[in-house]
Amino acid sequence: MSIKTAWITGATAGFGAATVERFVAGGWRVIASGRRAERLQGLVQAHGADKVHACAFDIRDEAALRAAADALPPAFAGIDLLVNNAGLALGTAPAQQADLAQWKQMIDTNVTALATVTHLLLPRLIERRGAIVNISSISGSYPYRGGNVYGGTKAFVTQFSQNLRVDLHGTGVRVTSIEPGMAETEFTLVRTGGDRAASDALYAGAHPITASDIADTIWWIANLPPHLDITRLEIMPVNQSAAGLQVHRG
Ligand code: NDP
Ligand code: 8X3
Repeated sequence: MSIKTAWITGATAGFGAATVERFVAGGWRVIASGRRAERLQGLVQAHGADKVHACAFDIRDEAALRAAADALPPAFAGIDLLVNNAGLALGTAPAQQADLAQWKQMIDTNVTALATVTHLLLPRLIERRGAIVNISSISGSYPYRGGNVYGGTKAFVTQFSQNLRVDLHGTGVRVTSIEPGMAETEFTLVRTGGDRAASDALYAGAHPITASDIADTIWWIANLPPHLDITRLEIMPVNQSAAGLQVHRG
């Protein structure tokens, strides 16, 4: 059986880093992308350049993305799986107090860059009858205070995934939207601008999802028989559930 190749965006931390480990352990080649070059180089050193190809660039930089795709070594140039994982939330303020620059960074990363990577790699994925796993979020389905643009970007990811499936009908390409709830990664450190105490407090006692839980889930999806497509998958910790609806009287 020929060795398969996955491109995993956001491979320097959290879900992406754990997914690199899972797929390399499973015998795949991995293209690992993210901004922090030293972490990517660490993956290459740990696993070897025949297993991991590092691409350090900002995913919002379309020219850098195209250059990285054009420069893939031949063994990595055919792509069987795209894991659109790179993304972030910035801020928890209500919309009326939010920072517009943070909103734009989330849209540029979670929406525009994800769509651009997908558009660029679709021909290769179709050629291989490959798969796309998009990392959405429960925030795309359930509103919460301060979720504003972040949740909006993830609603895009979920619906884009479903629309991609329709357009790819008959190509054999599988598309999945994974929608995790609370997971302990660097996510909250990034969201709070590096507030370790806030991050620790959020996860304390919650038994959140781990990065390797999501990596195992992506591995399971990618290795299902080719006639099956997990279209949407919502995952929460047992200790998290949705309760909403509020009434203001005044
Ligand atoms: P982490 O902060 O641990 O990892 C985020 C990854 O995204 C990093 O590798 C980071 O790499 C990369 N990234 C962010 N911005 C850019 C950029 N401009 N260019 C390239 N890479 C970028 O968070 P998670 O692992 O938790 O997040 C992964 C995905 O999962 C995100 O899309 C997030 O929205 C989603 N998610 C997270 C949940 C959670 O509770 N943790 C729940 C549901 C969904 P670098 O900084 O090196 O560029
Ligand atoms: C991350 C999960 O609930 O913090 O997407 O938005 S949540």
